[in-house]
Amino acid sequence: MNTITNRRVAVGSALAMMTAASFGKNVAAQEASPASHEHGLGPYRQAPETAVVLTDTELIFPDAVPAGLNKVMFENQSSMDAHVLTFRLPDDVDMDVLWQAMADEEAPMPEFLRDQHFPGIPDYPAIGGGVNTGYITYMPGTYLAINLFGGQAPALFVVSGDPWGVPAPLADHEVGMVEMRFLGLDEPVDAGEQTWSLVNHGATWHEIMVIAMPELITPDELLEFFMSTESADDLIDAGYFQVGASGIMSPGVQIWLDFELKPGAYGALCFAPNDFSGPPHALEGMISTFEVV
Ligand SMILES: [Cu+2]
Repeated sequence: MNTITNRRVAVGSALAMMTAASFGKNVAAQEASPASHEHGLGPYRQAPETAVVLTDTELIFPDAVPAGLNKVMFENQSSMDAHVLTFRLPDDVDMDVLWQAMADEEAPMPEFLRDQHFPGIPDYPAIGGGVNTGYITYMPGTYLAINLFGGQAPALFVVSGDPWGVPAPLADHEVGMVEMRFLGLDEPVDAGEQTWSLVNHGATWHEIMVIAMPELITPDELLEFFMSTESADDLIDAGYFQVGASGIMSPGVQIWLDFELKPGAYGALCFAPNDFSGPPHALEGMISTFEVV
C-alpha cells in the first residue's frame, strides 16, 4: 500500500481544488485545536474514541474500529490540506483493480463508488496539528480513506462488532442537506462551542464546508467571489478561512460535528460533484451564508 499514490479523485473540481489549496495556509494561522467537549452524551455510555492522523506520508486510522457511533478526533500533523474521502468497500472488490484506479490520476472515477457508503468525517483539521472532532457512525465492513489533496498513502481499516448501546449526541444546532440546498441556516446561529447535527436528507451524496467571512454577503455574491478569485492568496487576503467540514456523506447519513464559532459572518458550501463527476453542488445552489451572533 505504501507505493500507492493518491489520485485526486474527481470530487475536486477546479473550484474545489482552489478552495482547498487556499484554506490550508490560512487555517494554520488560526487556533490550531478547538476544544472538544461532550455535549449531551449520556454518562452511562460514551462513544469509543477513534483517533485519525494525517502525516506527510500517510493517513492513519486504527486497524480496527468498533461498529456504531464513534467519537472521531482527526488530527492533521502534515503540511498539506486534509480533505478526506471515506467509504466502505464492496465485499467483492478486487483490491488490485482498486489500487490501480486510485493510483491513476487520469482514470475516471471508478463507477462502483456510486453505490458505496460514505460515512463522513470531521474534515479539514488545520495544517500543522489542528484537530477536528465529531461523531461518526460506522457500519461493519472494510473501509478505505484517502486524502484528496495530498500524496499520502491511504488508510484501510476494518469495522466490526455490534453497533449498539451508544446514545446519539444532543445537537445544539441542526443542519440538513437536500438537493440542492442546506436546511437550518436561514436564521442566525448562536456563537460559542457547539455540536451540529448534520443529516443528508437527499437522494445523493452531500457535504458541508463552513467558512468564516469578513462580512455577510448573499450566497450569490459568495459564489461570484469564489468564481472570480484567481489565487488562493486572494481568498486569504480577503479574510476567508475554513472552520470545519463533513467530508462526503451518503444519503441518510447523520453525523455530529463540534464547532467553536465566534460571532461573525459565515458561509456553507457543498463541493460534492453533481451527478457523480460533474460540477460541485455549490454551483447548483447548495451554498448559504449566515450570521453567528
Ligand atoms: Cu451537495
